[in-house]
Amino acid sequence: MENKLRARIGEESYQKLSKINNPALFDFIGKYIELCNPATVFVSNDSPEDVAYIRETTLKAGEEKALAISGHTAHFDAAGDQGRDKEHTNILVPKEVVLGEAISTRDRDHGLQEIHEILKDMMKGKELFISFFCLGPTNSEFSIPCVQLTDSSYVAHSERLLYRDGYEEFVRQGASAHFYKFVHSQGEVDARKVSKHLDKRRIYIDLDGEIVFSTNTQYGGNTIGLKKLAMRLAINQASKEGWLTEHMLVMGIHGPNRVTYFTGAFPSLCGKTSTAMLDGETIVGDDIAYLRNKNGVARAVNVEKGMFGIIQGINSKDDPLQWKALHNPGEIIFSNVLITPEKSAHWIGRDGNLPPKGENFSGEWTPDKKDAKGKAVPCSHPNARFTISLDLFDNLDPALHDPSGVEVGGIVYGGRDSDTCVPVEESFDWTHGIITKGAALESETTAATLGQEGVREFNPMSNLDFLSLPVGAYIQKNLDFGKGLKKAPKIFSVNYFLRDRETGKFLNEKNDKKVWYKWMELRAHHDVDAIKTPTGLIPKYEDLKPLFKQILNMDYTVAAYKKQFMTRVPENLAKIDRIKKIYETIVTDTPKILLEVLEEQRQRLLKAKETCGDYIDPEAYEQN
Ligand code: OXD
Ligand code: MN
Repeated sequence: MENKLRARIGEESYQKLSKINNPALFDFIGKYIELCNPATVFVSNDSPEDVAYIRETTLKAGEEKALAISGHTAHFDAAGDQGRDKEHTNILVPKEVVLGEAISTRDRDHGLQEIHEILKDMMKGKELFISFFCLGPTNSEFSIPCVQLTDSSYVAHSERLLYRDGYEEFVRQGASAHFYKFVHSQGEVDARKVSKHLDKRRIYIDLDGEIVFSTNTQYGGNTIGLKKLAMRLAINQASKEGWLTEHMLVMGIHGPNRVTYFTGAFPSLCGKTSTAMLDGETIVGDDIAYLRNKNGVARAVNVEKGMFGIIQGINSKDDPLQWKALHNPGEIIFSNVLITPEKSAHWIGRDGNLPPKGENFSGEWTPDKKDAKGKAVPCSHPNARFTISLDLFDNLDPALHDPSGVEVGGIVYGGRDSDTCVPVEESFDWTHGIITKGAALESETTAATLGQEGVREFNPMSNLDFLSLPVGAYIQKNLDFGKGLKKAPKIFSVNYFLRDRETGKFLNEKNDKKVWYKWMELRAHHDVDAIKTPTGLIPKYEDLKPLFKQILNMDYTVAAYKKQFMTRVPENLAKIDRIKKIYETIVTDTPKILLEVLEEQRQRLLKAKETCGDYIDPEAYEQN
């Protein structure tokens, strides 16, 4: 096997591989080289020359185009390949395993057979890139080494910006390494270098083999193995080992002479990155966190070291940190933005005038361009992205690479909810928080996934798309995690999308969230009181008013407070009905406690309604 591999990949690449003493790795690489049949193989050992080779190849191969600012490049995905393909992303499970209706699965034998047929000779005439990475900080209890095989230099390049180097981790761990494996092929590409056969787009996650396959797609959410694909493997592993893999940001909130770390779960395109990038605070991560119980304390790491961020709406006023990094020299891949004639990137919601022409995901573009259905083609795709290493940001938290992670002081859940939840609220305790804030999370769909936007969907912990165990079992794991802690972090909900009942206008400005996080930080240390409502603990007006003044220089009015923090009883009751129905029908392994806690909340709401009516002013609770 080894000699065959040596002949196949060439001496230089073989020398790099041979420093790793891991027969399982050799078997895996040998098998997929044989099957995919690339013309050449490039193994990266993370050296500056290897990293530069991949970067240069993206330009030569036409997968990326150089922009005017040094280090900036742009990449396009095919029309129809600009979001996560939920329909063709399946967990492969043996016949006897049932994950439930909410999780998209496929029979393992059939899935493996199909994907191996698709992969056969798929890299013929192409170069295969083999790279090593580490999920989580290296040399840590959190580390998971990974190997990625891909014929896309764009995917290899993106991962280089997003993940920590892993070659040395493989060398260090040798035969004992427990590692994840990824095989990706973009398949045949057209003249614009985008995947041609989207009908054969498949993303299959083999939990037993700890391999993820991805074919005929380029969009990062479908191809960057270490992102949402590895997440399914890690959720499965974590559930067996008693830790958590969550769709969460990690950030330091700077309180009075202290920093308190928060994690926060939000569905895609619901403000997770803009929260992690709040001006005045520090970022550890914006997307995926591992949480472990270390001596009774919840500690979290960012699985990544970069950001695959949504660019729509980023402007100099609301997002000064991103704005600065996106306009400075440094390695950034823009995807599905508009390339202007001056070779700069433009996107929906950016400052400045709309350029008169350029190139975007639809080809040559002018502002009057219409699609086949007569709909205006926007300058950039709503899910256009930028890929960047976090060290290009001024607000990077020094704990990013700490092998023991950060202590979690608070956990936040938030969705796109126009009519039910107040802007910020603390749960009564861990169980109440996991159930009513996490497990009951609903959100309106966005452009981050293919399909209709704006439909209210159930999304427990914002993690439904990535679950690889039954929903009820996953919720139970979350409940258990808190029980094992000496001091469980407080759990909060936020809602950035609440609208006025009469006018339909948003009740909050984009930056109001700065205040909510400062308030939560104070609550984490019991520095301010709160008002008890049927759904949780809300801020007092007199605590928010000075925070609005200090942080945003705004005069926060009683009228605004009352509108934002009013309990909407009918909407809350309707939400409980919807959620209960899901946990009684679609989810079949619901923990008993979940329905009990929802019922208690329903009773509290009904009782409050008797005395205070349908729409309850926060003052009513203070008087009681
Ligand atoms: C992401 C997503 O890209 O969740 O982070 O879609
Ligand atoms: Mn995400």
